[in-house]
Amino acid sequence: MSLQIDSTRLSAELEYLARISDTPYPSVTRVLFSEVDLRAREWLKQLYADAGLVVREDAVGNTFARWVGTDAEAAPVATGSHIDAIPNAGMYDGVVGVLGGLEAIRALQRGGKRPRRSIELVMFTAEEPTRFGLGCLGSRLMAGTLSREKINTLRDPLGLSVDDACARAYMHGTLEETVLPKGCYDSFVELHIEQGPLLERQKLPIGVVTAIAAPAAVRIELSGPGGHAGTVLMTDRHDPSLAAAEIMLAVDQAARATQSRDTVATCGLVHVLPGAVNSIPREVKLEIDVRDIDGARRDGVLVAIRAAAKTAAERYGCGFKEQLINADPPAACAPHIISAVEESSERLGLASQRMISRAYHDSLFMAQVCPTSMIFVPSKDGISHRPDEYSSPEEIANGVAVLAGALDLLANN
Ligand code: HGY
Ligand code: MN
Ligand code: MN
Repeated sequence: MSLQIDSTRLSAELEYLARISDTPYPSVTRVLFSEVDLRAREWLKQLYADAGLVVREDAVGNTFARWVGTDAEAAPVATGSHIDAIPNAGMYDGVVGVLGGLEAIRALQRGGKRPRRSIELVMFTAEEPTRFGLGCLGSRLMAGTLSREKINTLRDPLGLSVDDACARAYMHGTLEETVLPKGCYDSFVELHIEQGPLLERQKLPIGVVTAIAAPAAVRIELSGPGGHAGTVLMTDRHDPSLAAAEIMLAVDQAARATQSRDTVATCGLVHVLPGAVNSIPREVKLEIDVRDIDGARRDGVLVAIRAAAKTAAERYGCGFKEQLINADPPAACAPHIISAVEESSERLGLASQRMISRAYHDSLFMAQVCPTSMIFVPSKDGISHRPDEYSSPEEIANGVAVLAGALDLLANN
C-alpha cells in the first residue's frame, strides 16, 4: 500500500499546538491540567472526532482515540505519546508522537483499507514530572505500577493531590480504574524525536529503539538556621547551600565514576529558601536525575550519591532529609515489534539503525502492558527540552510513514 503523508497539514497542526502554551512561541510550556493543557486536549479531541475515531478519557486524563478495525474484538494495536511540556521546552517532544500518530492513522484511512485490529492513538497524561515530580504519571497508572499509597504521597507545588487536580480538571472516575486489563493491546509503537545527536551525526532518518534507559530521581532537603547575611559570623554558620554545592558535584562525579557513557546524572532542580541575597539559606531542596541502561549500575550510582549527601550534610551541620522519588527498571523492546518497524522502514527505502533510548518515555511503562518499541526521528544538534528543539517536516514525515507501515503490519497480523 502506498501511503501519502500530508506533511503540510501535520506541520500546520504542530505549529498550531506549539502556540497553545504558557510561554511565547517557539518556547512551549504546557503543564498538566493548566489552562493551556486543557485547551490543547479539547483541540486534539476535535481532531480525533474529525478523523472519525471513537474517543474516551480515563480518570487521570489519558485519552484514547480508536479507529475500529474489521475485527473489533481483536486486541488493538496502539500508538501515541504526550503533549505536556516542561517549562520553556520545544514543540516536538511528545507532540510528534501524538499528531504524527494521528496523521499515520489518517494516511491509512486514506489508503482505503480498514485494518483487522483496531488502531488506537493514546495521549498519555503527564509524561513530564513537572507538576507532581514523577514522570509518566498516566502510563504508570495504566501499567498498574503506581500504588495508591505512592499516589497519596504526590503533591504539586500548591500542595494539591493527584485526585484533587483531576477533580478540578473535571476528569471522571477513579485512579484505580485507569489500570489497563491484561491483553488490552496486541502491541504499542511510539514515534518520538530522538532528543540526542546520534541519528543526525550518522545521517540516518530512522532509529529503532531496542531498550529504554532506567530513570531514577531523588529529592534531598537540607536545612540550617539561616539568619542575617551580614551579622552572623562565618564561624557560626551552618549554610545548607554549601552542602548542596558538594552534593551537586558528587552527583556528577558518581556518574562519571562508572566510566560508562550510558550512565548520566544531574541535579536539575535547586530551590534555595528564603531566597534573598542578604539572608543565609535556611533550606535547599535538590532534585537529582540518575539514569543508565543498566539498572544495577544506576542503583550503584544512587547509593554513592545518597552517601555523599549524608556526609556533606554532616560536614556543614545541616538538617538532612532524602526521598527516593522513583527508581524504575529499564525496558526491553519486543523483537517482533522492532522487526515490524525495520520492515516498514525497508519497504519505504529508509535506512534505520537499532539504538537505545536514553530519555524515558511512556513506552517504558507500556512495555509492561504489551510488546513495545519506538521509532526515533533525528533531532537537530541533538537538542531537546529547549525552545530551539527541531526536527524537519521531512524527517517527521519519514517517521510517520514508518509508523503507518508498522501499524498496518501489526494490525493485520
Ligand atoms: O526526561 C525524559 O527523559 C523525558 O523527556 N520526560
Ligand atoms: Mn521530555
Ligand atoms: Mn517525550
